[in-house]
Order: sequence, then C-alpha cells, then structure tokens
Amino acid sequence: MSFNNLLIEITDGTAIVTVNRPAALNALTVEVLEELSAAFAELTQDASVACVILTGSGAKAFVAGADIAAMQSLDAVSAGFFARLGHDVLNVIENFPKPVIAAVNGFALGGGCELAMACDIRIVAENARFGQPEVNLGVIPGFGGTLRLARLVGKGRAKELIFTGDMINAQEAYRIGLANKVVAAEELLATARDMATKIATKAPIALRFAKEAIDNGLEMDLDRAGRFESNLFGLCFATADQKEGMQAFLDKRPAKFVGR
Ligand code: CO8
Repeated sequence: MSFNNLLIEITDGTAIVTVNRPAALNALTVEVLEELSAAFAELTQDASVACVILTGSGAKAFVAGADIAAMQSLDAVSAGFFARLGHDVLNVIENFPKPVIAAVNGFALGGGCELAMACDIRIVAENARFGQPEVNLGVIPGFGGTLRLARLVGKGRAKELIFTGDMINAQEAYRIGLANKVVAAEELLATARDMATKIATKAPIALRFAKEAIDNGLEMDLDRAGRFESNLFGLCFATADQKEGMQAFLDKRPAKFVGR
C-alpha cells in the first residue's frame, strides 16, 4: 500500500495508519479521506492484521480538522458532498470489522475530533486537545460530530463544546469520557501498541461480534438489542475459536485462535 498522505506500518498483527500532512497539522482533504477509505478497505482483507492504530504525524497534531483552505470556496452542493464523503469514510472506520484505536498525539479538532470519535478507543497524550470549533468558522460539525459527541459524552456536554467552540485538554477529555486513557506523549504509541497486541491475542470473530453488538445495540431498544446480542452469542458457537477457547480453558493452557 502506498499513499500520498498516509503512512502504513504493519507489525505483529497491528497496523499503524498515520495521517501524514504535518505542515497542515494533518488536516483532512478529499484526497486524505479517499486514502483513508482505501487503506481501511485493504486492511479489512488483510488476515495478518487484527487491530488498527490511527494516529497523526508529528508531535503537534492528531488531525487539526478538515482543511479550511480547501473548504473555503466550496458552494452549498459541493460542501454537502464533502461532508457526505467524511461521513462515509468515518462510517467505514466505525464499522471496520476489527478494533481501531486512536492514538491522539496533539490537536484533535473539528474533523479530527470526529475522526477520533469514529474509532473504538481513544488513548491520548497529555498534550492532546479536543474541540469542535466549527462555529468559529460559521459552520457546524459536518463529519458526524453532532451525532457521535452527544452519544459519547451526553447531550449537554456536546452542546457546550459545540456552541462555545472551546478546546479541552486531555484530562478533561478523560473526565467526560471522550478519552479512555491519558499517557505521557512519549509513551503514547507504546501504550496503544500494548493494547493492540493484547487485543490481537483474542478471538477475532468474537471481537467483531462484540463490536457489532455494542455499536448496533446502542441504536436499538433494549429488547431488540438483547435479541441481537443473543443471536451473535449463538453464532459464536459455530466457530472453531469457541471450541478452542473453551477447550483451552479446560486444558489449563492458552488458547490459539485462528479467526474461523
Ligand atoms: N486546515 C488547514 N490548515 C490548517 C488547519 C486546518 N484545519 N489547521 C492548521 N492548519 C495549518 C495552518 O494554516 C498553518 O499553516 P501555515 O504554516 O502554512 O500557515 C499550519 O497548519 C500550522 O498551524 P498554526 O500556525 O495555526 O499552528 P498553531 O500552533 O498556531 O495553532 C491550531 C494550532 C490551534 C490547531 C490552529 O492551527 C487552528 O486553530 N487550526 C484550525 C482548527 C479548526 O478550526 N479546525 C476545524 C476545521 S472545520 C472542520 O473540521 C469541519 C469538519 C466537517 C466539514 C464538513 C464539510 C463541509
């Protein structure tokens, strides 16, 4: 895989996808979004990859938003298409059949905050800053910020962040549930890698079903969500990994999962 705006490195079952436009603080253009979509499509097919880490290039930013210079001259129709593209790509990441960890290494603003929220887990450096500053530019969040922020931190806090355009630091992001963990900047990638390596030892189909049950279950009433979860639980028993996992427990040995 070779891209103009992304770096991809695969080791020990983990792919690290780095948005690589440091001169523009990794701001998202149409090309970056299309490359993210292509990269995740390829990683879906790559059986050697169990988990993905998404991060930004340089010490300053994860992603500082959609590219304001590229957006400035859009008309209503093309801005709508750009927003739609952002939604589609973030949905690809959210629905990616393997866990995705955002390693947030600095500013995660606007589209960058939205990108981090499309990931399953956010590990953030002490210097990370989150915000939805779109109202400062005369627009609203357009890559799902109004939806995902409200679901992650609640309606009141989402409205406060979106209406004020304020940035919050890593500790505040942790306090309100936007960040899973805060670590020193120099430990960020190692911490994300450790978590990814641990996840990579688990049963891949069970991970996929758990992700589907959580994400879909939150959009259903409890009764439907319960039935959806029960069906996926039942389906686990059609896998070799369920047989291996339970046998390994009874044999008092570590399980060896094969993803079937
Ligand atoms: N787009 C384009 N370029 C950017 C962006 C951006 N979002 N952010 C930073 N850059 C560029 C700067 O222009 C600058 O370039 P240059 O060196 O050529 O002047 C370079 O990155 C470094 O930035 P600064 O000099 O500004 O660095 P500072 O440390 O002084 O400030 C900040 C860092 C606070 C992050 C500041 O750069 C900033 O406020 N950036 C913009 C943040 C922002 O408003 N993001 C939201 C954008 S809107 C959005 O994401 C909406 C998503 C939905 C779109 C819907 C489709 C229509």
